[in-house]
Amino acid sequence: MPLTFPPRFRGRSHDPRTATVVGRLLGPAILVCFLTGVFSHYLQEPPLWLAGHLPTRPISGYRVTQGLHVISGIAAIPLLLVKLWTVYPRLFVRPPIRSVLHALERASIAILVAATLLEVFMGLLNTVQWYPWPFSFRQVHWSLAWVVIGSLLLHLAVKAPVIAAHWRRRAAADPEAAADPGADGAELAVDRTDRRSLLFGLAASVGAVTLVSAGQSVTPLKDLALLAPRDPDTGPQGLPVNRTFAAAGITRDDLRSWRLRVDGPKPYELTLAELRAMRQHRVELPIACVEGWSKSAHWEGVRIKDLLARAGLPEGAPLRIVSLQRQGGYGVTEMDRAYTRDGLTLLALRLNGAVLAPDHGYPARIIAPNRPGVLQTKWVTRLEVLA
Ligand SMILES: Nc1nc2c(c(=O)[nH]1)N[C@H]1C(S)=C(S)[C@@H](COP(=O)(O)O)O[C@H]1N2
Ligand SMILES: [Mo]
Repeated sequence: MPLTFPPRFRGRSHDPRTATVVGRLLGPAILVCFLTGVFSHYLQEPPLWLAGHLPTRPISGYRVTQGLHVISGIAAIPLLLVKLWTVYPRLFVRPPIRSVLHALERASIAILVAATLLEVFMGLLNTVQWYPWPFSFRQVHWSLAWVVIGSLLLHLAVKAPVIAAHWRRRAAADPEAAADPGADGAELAVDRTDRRSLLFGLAASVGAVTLVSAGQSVTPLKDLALLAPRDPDTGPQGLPVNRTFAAAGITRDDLRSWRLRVDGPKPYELTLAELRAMRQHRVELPIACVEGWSKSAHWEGVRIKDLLARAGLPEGAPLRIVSLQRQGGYGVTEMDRAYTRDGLTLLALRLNGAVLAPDHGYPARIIAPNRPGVLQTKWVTRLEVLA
């Protein structure tokens, strides 16, 4: 093809039908990613109307939703790139702007594309714990999600007629062929192949990226998880570690002089030996990291509700959990009353049959059902009641 400007595109991989076919895969991926992301955000930062009502069942709910969040987000990347490939000739339409409405439509698409690209790549970098930006990942990821969903809905509304025309696999009389000047039979056959190979390549790459990353949360696939940043089996006591005690700025002296302090009408302090002398409970609960890896484990320790009762607190008091950590985020977290009154929520002292390793939060850490990994606070030293 001779080089012309603006370029001319005749392949069917650039036609509205292809864009629709790719879009109806990309749309659900974005929707799943969005809904699971909203769930994750609300578990981490409950709005007032949810206080006291955060779901603690199913115990592995967050493992599933956050696994889906990362899987759908990763699958969206090849879908998005192919979608952009199918529609990029639209960049060269002449005249570039036909009316105010047309200008607004194009602006909304520019926002949709920019926000979605930024959103999925930010998410991808987060799964490998790389934060090459000065702002809060979660705030920006959360705000951008609404920009993506808002501009996507607008885009779907604007494109509704095109989507409707191309939704069914076989339109009775292929309207695009009729509308395509100069499309003779032979060219059509060639063009059909180019769309087919595009979609085949797309399916293969979505399948491949999903297979090699899903294993970090879907245990039966773990041997395939070549691209997953975490191997759920690697780490002390068979569990990965995100922040080590050294990275949290904790010293051996801190651990040696450790006490647990619980505030309340009858505040008290306990040594590790005293804590071990209290009634111990065993639970099997996963650590489900926001970055997508998850792993179930056996935990043993004292129920949070027992610790609160001993301080004269009513069942289900919301807590601030303070750790020994000196640097970095998540040294102090909050716990909704739905978790503090739950019999499965422990201040764990043991993991998989042994005393907690220092990197897993020795001497004591939080483990609670259906709770994001970031909030399963390690090296806990103090429980304070929230006003
Ligand atoms: N004090 C403290 N607790 C913490 C963290 C932290 O940085 N500081 N990281 C959290 C995160 S992000 C996860 S996924 C889990 C991981 O627990 P593990 O290292 O025992 O597997 O611990 C959580 N507890
Ligand atoms: Mo995490």
